[in-house]
Amino acid sequence: MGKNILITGATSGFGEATAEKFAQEGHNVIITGRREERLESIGQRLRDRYGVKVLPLAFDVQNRQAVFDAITGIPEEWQAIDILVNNAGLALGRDYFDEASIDEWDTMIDTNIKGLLYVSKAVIPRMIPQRKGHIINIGSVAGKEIYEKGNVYCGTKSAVDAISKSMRIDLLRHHIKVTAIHPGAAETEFSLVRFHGDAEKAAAIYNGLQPLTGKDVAEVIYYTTTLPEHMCINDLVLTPLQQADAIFFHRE
Ligand code: NDP
Ligand code: 8X3
Repeated sequence: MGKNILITGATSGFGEATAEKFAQEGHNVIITGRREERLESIGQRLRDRYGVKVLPLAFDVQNRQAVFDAITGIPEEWQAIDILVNNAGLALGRDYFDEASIDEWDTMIDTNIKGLLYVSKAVIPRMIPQRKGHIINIGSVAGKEIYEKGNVYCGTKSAVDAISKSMRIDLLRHHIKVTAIHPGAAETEFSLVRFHGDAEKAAAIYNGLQPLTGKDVAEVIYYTTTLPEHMCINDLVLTPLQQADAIFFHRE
């Protein structure tokens, strides 16, 4: 029988590809994001292609009340959530600390850190009674090394790294697995968002590089959920071959 998987940030990039992968494998998916129309059309596509149940839920992870309302309002048939993929997130700007926008810092902190906390707090009570569950947090190489002009984005992903470790320790007694996945450069809508819709600047990030795709990351996310019950991948860094860490690239 298919499991129930809740994926945040499923309107594009890693989240959309992850929803597709789980649906393809016969699992039911709860897909979330702010763009309602996209959620509806992705939902319809997954139902038509794979015959699984799909529940689109539109909310902003920054809005604590909206997160709890959406998750507590999930219909009875979905009560058990087996896997949560905390993926929603963004970078805004790439500027020196002294020149960066405080509003953009707030948005990154509210989305990447607080959003992940709210969604986790709302979902975990649905895992505890089952005595099992799996939470996958999407961090970044930007949380493993700090690069110039990465300041608060790097800070939020370092927080995801630390919070994942803390969740793993505190949820041990409930048999809930916590996996943190830290991707490197991947071509999604990420850079377009970061550079405020400037397609040229966004494309330049991938110059001379074969970046990861959403599908590449989705395959790895899915893999971490296929291990036997007694095994857990705790922490995983995934980069393109041409990227050693957050800083060193070999562009050709
Ligand atoms: P995309 O921009 O393609 O996708 C981001 C997703 O997050 C969208 O579905 C978006 O949905 C959702 N999202 C953003 N803000 C909110 C919000 N306030 N409330 C709800 N949903 C939100 O980027 P990626 O797929 O690349 O990014 C996914 C995650 O991976 C992010 O956490 C990112 O930091 C991380 N990451 C990305 C890397 C990359 O190079 N691409 C590398 C390492 C990590 P909507 O706009 O509809 O709300
Ligand atoms: C996204 C990867 O290197 O652009 O988290 O910060 S990077």
